[in-house]
Amino acid sequence: MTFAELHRIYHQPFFDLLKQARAVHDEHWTGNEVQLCTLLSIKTGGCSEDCGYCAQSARYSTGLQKEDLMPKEQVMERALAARANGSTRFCMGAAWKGVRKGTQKFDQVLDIVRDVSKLGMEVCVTLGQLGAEEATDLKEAGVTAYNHNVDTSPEHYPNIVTTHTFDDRLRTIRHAQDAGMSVCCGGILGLGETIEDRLKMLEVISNFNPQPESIPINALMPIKGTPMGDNEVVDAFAFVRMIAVTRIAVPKAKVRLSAGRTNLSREAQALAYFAGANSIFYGDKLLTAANPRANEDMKLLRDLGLAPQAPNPAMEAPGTNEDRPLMPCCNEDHACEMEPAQTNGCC
Ligand code: SAM
Ligand code: DTB
Ligand code: SF4
Repeated sequence: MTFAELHRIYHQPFFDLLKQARAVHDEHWTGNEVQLCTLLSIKTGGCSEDCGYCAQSARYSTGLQKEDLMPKEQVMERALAARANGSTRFCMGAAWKGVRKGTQKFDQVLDIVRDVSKLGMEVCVTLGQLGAEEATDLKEAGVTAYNHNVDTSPEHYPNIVTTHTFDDRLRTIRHAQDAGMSVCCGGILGLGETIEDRLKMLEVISNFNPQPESIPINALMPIKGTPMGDNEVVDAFAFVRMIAVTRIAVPKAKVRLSAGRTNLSREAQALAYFAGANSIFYGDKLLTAANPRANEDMKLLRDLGLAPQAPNPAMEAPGTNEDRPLMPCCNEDHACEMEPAQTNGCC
């Protein structure tokens, strides 16, 4: 879509925009389903890059404890727990500028991916910059989607990051696509950008070929010690408008409510679901920052009549045939409205 089209769509009266987004959503998605994704930071902090919003940059004193690459056994424990809780996607993030073939750390990541990919969930990684060879290796190891956000408009990007460029981000995305991985690409609202910057970002993303498989929309979680630590929290209506325009611009992508949901009311999240959001990061922690509690998310989905996306058995890698719950446990002490067969037996 062009910037002019996005601009016209965005600036409609709020309810007209929501109606249009809902119509697009209903045309492309059935089942009132929301995908649950679990995030895990497999290498935390100490990053060489200077992204002005990030708790993990070594340039800022954010109080974050740096951690080495997590051993595979620990990652597997977390991946199994994620699957048992109903996640159909497991996303592993590393605070690196990028990865290079032939290094020990990259070999270790490939080894982790090979095992996680046997669990029947979508496997997403976000490791920073990739070349063509690294992308091919990740695809062969079993990665289904590579997350690499453009984060903001090309014009605003240099105000946020100086250690790599917007074009560097696009090159990595191209490599991931050429290797046959799906691309998960979105951005952050609240970096001091204008509405026009947000729409220019979406113009870039919606013109990817192929379009991204999923689009995470993050609202800045201001981190003390970073240059953006005192930024204002994003306005809920502006957030929902952005979800709606994203749904309209990329109808087939999963639109993922990502960082910043702890600052959004239940009602604002409900509007975001109505506007076309159909995926969330699920679990009490994002990479380093807080996320709504799992039982609160489950309650909200239930209150809205939404269901967690059922695991897709076709995703099962050959040879694995383990029983797993169809639906997550709601972890709540109450009369559950789910059918027993839809839970893992907790209710
Ligand atoms: N190092 C990799 C990279 O830069 O692509 C992967 C990790 S990075 C933490 C992944 C994404 O998380 C960023 O592109 C950004 O969109 C989001 N993010 C990071 N810190 C955030 C914050 N404080 N608030 C909201 N979103 C944030
Ligand atoms: C994305 O767009 N958001 C996720 C995921 N991709 C890797 C990360 C959010 C990070 C929020 C800040 C933190 O936890 O440090
Ligand atoms: Fe490093 Fe990614 Fe954080 Fe930038 S966003 S500082 S590249 S971990």
